[in-house]
Amino acid sequence: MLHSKIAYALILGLNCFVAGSIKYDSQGQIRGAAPSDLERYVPDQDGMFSCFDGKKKIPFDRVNDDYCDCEDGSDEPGTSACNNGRFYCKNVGHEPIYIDSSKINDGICDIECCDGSDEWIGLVKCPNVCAEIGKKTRLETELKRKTELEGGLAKSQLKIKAKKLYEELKLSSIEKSKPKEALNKQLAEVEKRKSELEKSEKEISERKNEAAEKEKQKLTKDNLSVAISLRRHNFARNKLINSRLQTLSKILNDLEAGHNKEFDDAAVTNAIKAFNDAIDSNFRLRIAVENNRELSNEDKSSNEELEKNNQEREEADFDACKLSIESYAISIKGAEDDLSVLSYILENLEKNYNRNFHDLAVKGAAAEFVKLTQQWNDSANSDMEQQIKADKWKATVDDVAAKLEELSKELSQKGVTPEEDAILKELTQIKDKQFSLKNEITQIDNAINSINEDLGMDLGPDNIFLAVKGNCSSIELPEYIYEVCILGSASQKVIKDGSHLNLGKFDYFAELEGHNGTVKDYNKHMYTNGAHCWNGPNRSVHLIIECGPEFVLTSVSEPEKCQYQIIMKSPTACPLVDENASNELAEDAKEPSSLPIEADQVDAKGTSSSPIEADQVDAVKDEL
Ligand code: MAN
Repeated sequence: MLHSKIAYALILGLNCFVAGSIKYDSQGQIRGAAPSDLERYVPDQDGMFSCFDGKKKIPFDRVNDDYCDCEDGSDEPGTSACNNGRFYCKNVGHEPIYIDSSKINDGICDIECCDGSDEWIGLVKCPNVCAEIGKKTRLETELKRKTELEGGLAKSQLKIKAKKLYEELKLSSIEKSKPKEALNKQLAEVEKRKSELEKSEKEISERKNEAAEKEKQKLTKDNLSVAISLRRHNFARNKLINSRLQTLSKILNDLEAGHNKEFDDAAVTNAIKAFNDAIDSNFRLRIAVENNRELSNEDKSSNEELEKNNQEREEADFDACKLSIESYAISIKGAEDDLSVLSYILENLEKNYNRNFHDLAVKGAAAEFVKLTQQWNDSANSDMEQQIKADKWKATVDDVAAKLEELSKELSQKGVTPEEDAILKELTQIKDKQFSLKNEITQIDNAINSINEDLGMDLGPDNIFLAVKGNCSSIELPEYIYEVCILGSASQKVIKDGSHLNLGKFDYFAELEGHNGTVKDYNKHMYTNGAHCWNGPNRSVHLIIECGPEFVLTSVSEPEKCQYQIIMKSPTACPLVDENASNELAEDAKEPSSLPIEADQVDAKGTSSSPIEADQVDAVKDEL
């Protein structure tokens, strides 16, 4: 400031009232005054200057004398004397601008004052860069104008498309629901018929069951007594054979424990070995041997109780009785086989044991066996008679069982009359019909619901987003490929392994800043609830949409971990244009543009097809 005061003093002293002085600029105009104000910087007939606020008149020579006289600072447009003064930079070749008078001669080249006229005292040499800046600015303005024009036109098309789609959707929702009435009516009829048929089906099945039941009851009733006799026979026979088996195994057990090993009688050793081998290879025999122990009275009575219950249950029903007959028959067969094995062992022993050894255990065993064999032979005749009876009973029981089976087969196959068969077939068809009608109705409902969902959601001004809903754009960066679908979902593809990460689904439009949450910002789409980020939140995207003639993603950043900001150029963010816009564009196309390169020559990645001018355009695009 001291320097500038000295410099002012010098200029005042040497060049007062001369062009290029403090008062006047090099063109002889009042320094720092706007052209529109120049007429006010002329002395009146009394040689006075009127402050712009009209509050004061001062001698004209006090204009730009580096002393502030007017309250509004209007007497010092070219100096920094007034703290509220403004200096007018002409900026020829660019846009004129007022700067704060404090910036005059402050030794700094202010870029706003691109002609350098504010530094008129010469403390610094400020080159006039207005031509260059002006050109760049015009380029920017022109590019912006063209972008907005093209984008605006594209937006108009989208607006028309959205309107058409919206109407089509509304219509299609109505159209789609039209057949529903008829279908529902049809369904009601089908369901009515179905319930009638189901009633008939129930009657048929009851009749069938009744017939079958009657036949079955008759057969089983008439033959239950035979089955019971056979069951009792088998029960008794099983008990008998098992008790014989137990007796023989006890003899052999006692022999093993009681014989005199010193004698080393081969017949005895063989018998014991054969007995043990038989036990080892025959589980049932082992059980029979283990059961040799004397049962307590308590055990006996509980066994009896069990048998009584089984008998009662099994003898009440032909089928149960038959099952029991068969299971006893299996048990008898097994026990008889085992009995003949033990009999054979004892028979050999009895024949071959060395009678000179006088081993009481051996002798006892042989004698006991002989005695038992005798007893069993004695009862063989009556056993045989019983067996003949049992065989007859068995033939009857088998015959009845076969008849019952035949009967149920017959009933299930051809137990229905042709009329009944027709009813059952119709019922099958009607069930199919009901299924397909319900299916058809559900499909219509789903389609209508999805249309209504679209129609019901906020689709932006003029429902513009309906025209682009589901449109997807992607951008490839060194590590990832990002894809965003309008009102859909966003994803991140990891290039090195091809895996995909869900970055979220469209959730809502952000609020327009400064409106207390009352206005939506349709150029800020929020995608939320993407894949969870390790040690962080679920991934989410702020999609910022800027005006552009086409849908392209231009940049992606991750300002916070797993929270992405994606910039998209899209016509939806452009201002709407009027009908003259297309003429304007057509004119632009005719006249060689002042632009060195057309905006649409710049592709999505920001590279240009014209290498010469690319830098220039890139620089402009960067700033836009
Ligand atoms: C992945 C990507 C990145 C993210 C990390 C966080 O590598 O989704 O964008 O920053 O996970 O762990």
